[in-house]
Amino acid sequence: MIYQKLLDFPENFLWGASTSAYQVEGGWDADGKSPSIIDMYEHPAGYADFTVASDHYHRYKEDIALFARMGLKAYRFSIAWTRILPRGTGEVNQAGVEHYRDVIRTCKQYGIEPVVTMYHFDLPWCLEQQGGWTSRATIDAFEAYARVLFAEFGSDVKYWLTINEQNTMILHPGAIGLPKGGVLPDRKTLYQMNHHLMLAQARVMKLCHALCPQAKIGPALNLTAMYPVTCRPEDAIAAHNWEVLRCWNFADVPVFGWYHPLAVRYLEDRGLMPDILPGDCETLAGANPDFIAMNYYSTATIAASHGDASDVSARAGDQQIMLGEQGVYRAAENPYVGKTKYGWVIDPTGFRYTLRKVCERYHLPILITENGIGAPDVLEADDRIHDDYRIEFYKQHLHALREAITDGVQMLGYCPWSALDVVSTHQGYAKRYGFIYVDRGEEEGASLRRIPKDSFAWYKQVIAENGKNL
Ligand code: BGP
Repeated sequence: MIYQKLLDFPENFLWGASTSAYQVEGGWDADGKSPSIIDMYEHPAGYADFTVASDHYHRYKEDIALFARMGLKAYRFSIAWTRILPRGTGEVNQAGVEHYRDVIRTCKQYGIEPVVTMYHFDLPWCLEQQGGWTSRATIDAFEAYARVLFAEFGSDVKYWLTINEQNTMILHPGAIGLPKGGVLPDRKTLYQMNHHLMLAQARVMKLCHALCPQAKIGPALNLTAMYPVTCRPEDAIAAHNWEVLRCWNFADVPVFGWYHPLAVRYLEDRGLMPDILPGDCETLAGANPDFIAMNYYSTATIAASHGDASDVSARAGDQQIMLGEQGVYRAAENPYVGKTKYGWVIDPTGFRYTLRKVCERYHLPILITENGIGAPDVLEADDRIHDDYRIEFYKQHLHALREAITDGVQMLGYCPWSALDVVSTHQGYAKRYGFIYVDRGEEEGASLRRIPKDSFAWYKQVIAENGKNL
């Protein structure tokens, strides 16, 4: 649709930016925090680990002051479960509670809306040792953790995100790190874990509505529209297969209370269907998220499966993400999109297309909780970082977002990844996303000084003008 006039961004649009606890905080064992699975995983050699990261745990006041200078209206961050409940459940660590209370208070002093992720990949290690998400006890533990969060912060936090990228955790478990020894759960186990995560999420959404009726809560998923590589009907079916299995199956459960019918048939046919106990259907039903939180980086282009092992290939530049599945889909190239230095597809129009699909499917407002470009930013001699590629990326994506708003998509806000540089999942500080540079490399010992990049000034202007002059 080409419009005569694009609609403006809404007046109270949440212009924000994001981080996650384990990638930004450091202080990995400070003030009573216990290790999470991330702390205990194998770490790629030669890259920064998560022990100090960007030291946000100790520098959050300085960082939030910088966010305020940039004009942010929202800050999306995650709470480390291991700071609040070092044993996973049971006794509350007051130091952890006080830390996040002050993070939230500091945000509010600057008029920044805290958007809080309850769980961003960092399950307490002690729970993992007792079976982690394969155990139903972890569902109870997550609910108990959520109860503490709602009791302590419920009156100050309006926007809650349950679980970050459940679909990445289940479909690409190696992407968040490899357990020591490198053995990942098999697929049947992963779908059982997925079911338990779904139950935990549904219980927590209901709890939120009961305890904090003024708050809003939603799942945070990595959503991506798929293109068939040609107009061959088999390619279209394959693209739909993967769109359902990768995206809609994960969002349908919280919204509609049950799995997507195609996914059910796939799971049954492949012997991957989880054990569903009496009462589970009731638990999943009626969780009623208030919005969908969406992480968007790329689209994918899909061809029909050849039906053999050649369907599976590593995503460009990323050995941890395997794409393609025998009898389901295979990954194809798209000549009409760009790519980052790390091989991730750049597709602003695909952003608009994905937003339209999410809107059409769920009829819920959407909050963008991640979007961004990873790049090897360089600190120049003049103490500046000229990240014009990032500005260009955001310009195009915000234009597409404005087109989506004009298409009728209801948007709550835009919190790109990331507010400041954080440890990238696999490439340490070699790959950066922030508006604010953090002076450190892969080794510890650098100054950790904060330096606004060129994109900082650009985003500040965009926010000040409410996106009118992109
Ligand atoms: C998302 C995660 C984030 C972040 C981002 C960038 O999937 O939710 O935590 O890591 O991807 O990924 P990477 O650091 O691998 O480039």
